[in-house]
Formats: sequence, structure tokens, C-alpha cells
Amino acid sequence: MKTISLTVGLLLLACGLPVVAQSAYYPQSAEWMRKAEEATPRLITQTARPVRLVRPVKDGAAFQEWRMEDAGTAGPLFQESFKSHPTVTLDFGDHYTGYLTFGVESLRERMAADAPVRLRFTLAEVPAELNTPLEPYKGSLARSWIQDEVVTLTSVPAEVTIPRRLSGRYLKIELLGVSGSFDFKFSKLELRAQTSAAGEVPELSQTTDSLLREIYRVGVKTLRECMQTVYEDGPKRDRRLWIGDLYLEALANACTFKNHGLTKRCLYLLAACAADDGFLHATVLEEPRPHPQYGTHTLDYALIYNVALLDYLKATGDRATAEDLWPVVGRQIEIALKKLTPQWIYDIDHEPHYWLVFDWKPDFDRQASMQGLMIWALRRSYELAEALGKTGEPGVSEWPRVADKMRRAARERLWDRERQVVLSGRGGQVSYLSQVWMILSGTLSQKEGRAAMRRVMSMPQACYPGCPYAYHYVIEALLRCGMEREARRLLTDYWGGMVRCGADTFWEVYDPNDDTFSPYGFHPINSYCHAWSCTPVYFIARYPEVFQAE
Ligand code: RAM
Repeated sequence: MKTISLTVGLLLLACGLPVVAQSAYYPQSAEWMRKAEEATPRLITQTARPVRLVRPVKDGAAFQEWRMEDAGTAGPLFQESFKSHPTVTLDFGDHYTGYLTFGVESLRERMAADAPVRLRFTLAEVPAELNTPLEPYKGSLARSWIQDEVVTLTSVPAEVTIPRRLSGRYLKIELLGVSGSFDFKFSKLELRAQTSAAGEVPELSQTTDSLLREIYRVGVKTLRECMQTVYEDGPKRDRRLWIGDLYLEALANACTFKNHGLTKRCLYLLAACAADDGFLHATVLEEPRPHPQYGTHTLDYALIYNVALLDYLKATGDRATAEDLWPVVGRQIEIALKKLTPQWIYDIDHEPHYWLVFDWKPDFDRQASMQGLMIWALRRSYELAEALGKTGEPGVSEWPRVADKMRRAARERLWDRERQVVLSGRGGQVSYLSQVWMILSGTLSQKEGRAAMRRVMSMPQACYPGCPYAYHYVIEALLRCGMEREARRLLTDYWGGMVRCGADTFWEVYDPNDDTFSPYGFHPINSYCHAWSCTPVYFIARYPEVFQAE
């Protein structure tokens, strides 16, 4: 049998990239890159095969109006003429990330392909992704993220591995061209799935409610799929390391798989890829060799890096790594401090304008949230300084004082004492996240935090979160101010909402009021296995008294 390798020579597309992406700011960065590479985890593989044939059904009650209906075993694909049903959809039974291999052979002996066979393979994470017309393409991100691959075979039998790593559950195969006198069937179809998440995760207590159990299972699956040679944001789209995603994945990993080596690798990679002024890039790609997405900085993520390093130290006791990376921590704070007004308020208009992530939600005002996040990061960075004995370093001793000034300023200017709610920006916007960050930063007392959360959650016009990343911090804030019942209810409603919609893995964005919401203008390009949505795993494992009790 002839094996056709479609491996396109990825001839070092490195032109334009420096030989090794390193920050001129940190003399240690070459060493950091070496340590990052040394910590690259081994991938564990598993072979997945289609379990059923399915048929897409348009259904107004289904998530994004599409669901899959069982259409029998996958057997006919391997026994019958493919020409007789030239479009099929297969179900792998679960979400997988890896490489697809297929084989075809002629249907009968003494039958030869006298023209090329042309096939299209499309892998999807959710049903609507396969059934929404893609053209004219409306997304703001590259069309090439859609996982459709056309393969032309000039001779049969053939076995082909599609070179691009794919991610999803449903596979559509379409016959685009074949000679009239030739027919064929499939001889092989399998996905070599991969992850670096090794080992088992802790069992939940017997008393855990069945929906919470299911949320835990789907969260673990999401985390497992995103744990590759870095913590990826989504294995289908972006497929790279972002600081915000890393922070939440590391939290979930620390109470499940405990693959701390992966966290260490990511922390080193980000540090080594910092810009020449020491500012962290928000995101790093691994191929063809590790490099940042040049020029992409998000100040909230840069500060979150400091907290991720502190958490890593607490989880592992690996002081050598924390000391090694300590210079990065101080530099992120220095950069952030330049943004303060003389009144100790984060100045959102100060140039250069940095991207602040926080949420995917149009019209959300980030000012109060950033004030809170900065106080929180200052305090946690100081905690790291204490753990490492660095509080005497120039500037560091000032951090608690700056945090206090910022806290006082926030209480004076952003906290509406009468209405018991935090306001953000010129228009005085009331949002969930403004309350949340003022709680997490300790700006509001527990009692005030409870009042603010109750108030915002009862205001229909309040700006509510748009994605699981933001909901993570809402749950954290509810727990922080002693609202365990509300935290459990929200987690169950929000992530349980995705489970009820049939999620195999949790999504990048989910708005229960709008199934097709997309930050990119086109929902098929959303990621439906997204790292930052795996954190129920962390909450359920870390707070058993709240989430595992009856
Ligand atoms: C997107 C991804 C990623 C997130 C960034 C800010 O590209 O969804 O998860 O961290 O945006």
C-alpha cells in the first residue's frame, strides 16, 4: 500500500523571527528558555475511533439550533460504496485532540481509480459548527481556523494522516470528486489523541450532587484536552499559551493532575519571551520555535503572572524557580504603577493604551475592575516578596502603601455608599465584575461585598459577565464574602447550563441569553473546549464543603 504523506515541509518559516526569542531586558532569558524547554512534558497518546454515524437535525430547542441524531453504527463506511452516501457525519463519542488518519481502498478487485479522489474532512466540536454555512465567511479571526481539510488522492489504495492537529468530536466527510467508473470504501479511520495530563484526578465524595459531578467530569475533560506541551487556551483555536488561561489552568491542575512541570514550563516560557522593556507578552506560541505574539500586551494578564508564580510556589515549594523569575514580578508592577493618577486611580486614558482582557463583553467598563485587580496583584506580589525575603528591595517595600492608597481612593471615588454598589468609568456603569474585583482586592469588607453582590445580581440592567473566564472571578468573590449558597447556585446554573446544552467540554464564551454570541462575529469560530472555563474543577475540589456536600 502506498502511503501518501501530506506533511507540508514547514520549511523554517522562522524568517522574521529572531534566532531565539529572548528579552534583552533580562540577562537570564536564554537560561529561562533552556529551563522551559527542559520542562517540556511527554505527550500521552490514545487511539479514538468513530463510534456511530449521526445525522444533523435542525431543532429550535437545541443549542445553536442543531443537534445530532443517531444514524447507526459506523460499519457501512468500511463495507459499502462511499459513492452511494457521499456525505457522512461520524461521532467519536467524545472530544479528542490529535491527528486523523484514514485509509481508502477500491470497492472491488479489478477496479482502479482513473481520476483523483477528492475528499473533504471537517472536524467540529459542536453540531452547529458543521451545519452553519461558512461562506461568505463573516468571522474576524482567520477563516483557516475552521477545521476543514481537502485531500486529493491520485492513487488508491492510500493511507493518509492529515498533517494539521485537529480537535473535536464530530467528523463530516464529503466526496468532492471521483471518476464515474470507480468506487471505494474506507479501510481505516482513527484519531491519535494526545494530552500531557497524566494520571487520575481525585474522586468526589459520595454526597456530591449529580449535576455537580457531571460539571466536574466535563471540566476535567476540558483541562485534559488543553494540557498539551503548554497550557493551551483552546486546542481547536489559538492553540497557544495566554497568561490568563495559564493562571486558571494551573489552579485547576494543582488540585487534580498536579503536573506542576507544565506550569513551570509556561512560567519560564513567558518570562523568556518578554519584550525588551521587560513587559510580558500576553501570549506565546511554540512553533516553529517559542516566540511571543509580538506587541500583544495586556496589563491585567501581566499582573496575573505574578499571582500565578506565587501560587506555583505555594503548590510546589519550588523556591529556586520563584527566585529565578522574581525580576519579572517587580518589572510588571513598575509598568503598572506608571498608570496611576496623582489621586491613586488607575488611569484608563493614560497612553499607551493597554488592552485589558477581564471579559468578552461589549460595553463592559474596565476601570473599576482594573483598580481592584491592581490592588490584588500588589498585595499578592508582596506576599511573594515576603516568601522570598525580597521586601527590602528598592520599591518593593512601597507596595503595601500603594495598595492602601489605591484602596482608599477606590472607596472614595468608585464606591457608592448609599446604593451599596461600585461604579465604573465616566458613565458610572454597574457591572458584576466591578463588584467582584473590589471584593477580591479587599477594598470592600465582607459585609459590603455581600451587599454589593446581592444588589448587582438583582439588577436586570447590570452588565453581567459574557464568558466563563469572568464567571470564575464572580464565584471566587462570592466565596470570599461568605456567599457559599449563591456561589454553588451560580456555578450549577452557569456551567450546568452548558452541560444541559450537551457540552462535552466547556466553552470559550457562553451567554445563556444568546447561543450564538461570539467575540469574533461568527459563532463557528468560537472555541468549544476552552481552558479558562475548566475552573469548576478547582472550586469543586478545593471547597468540598460547598460543592460536594448534599
Ligand atoms: C482569546 C482566547 C484566550 C484569551 C485571549 C485574551 O484569543 O480566547 O483564551 O486569553 O483571547
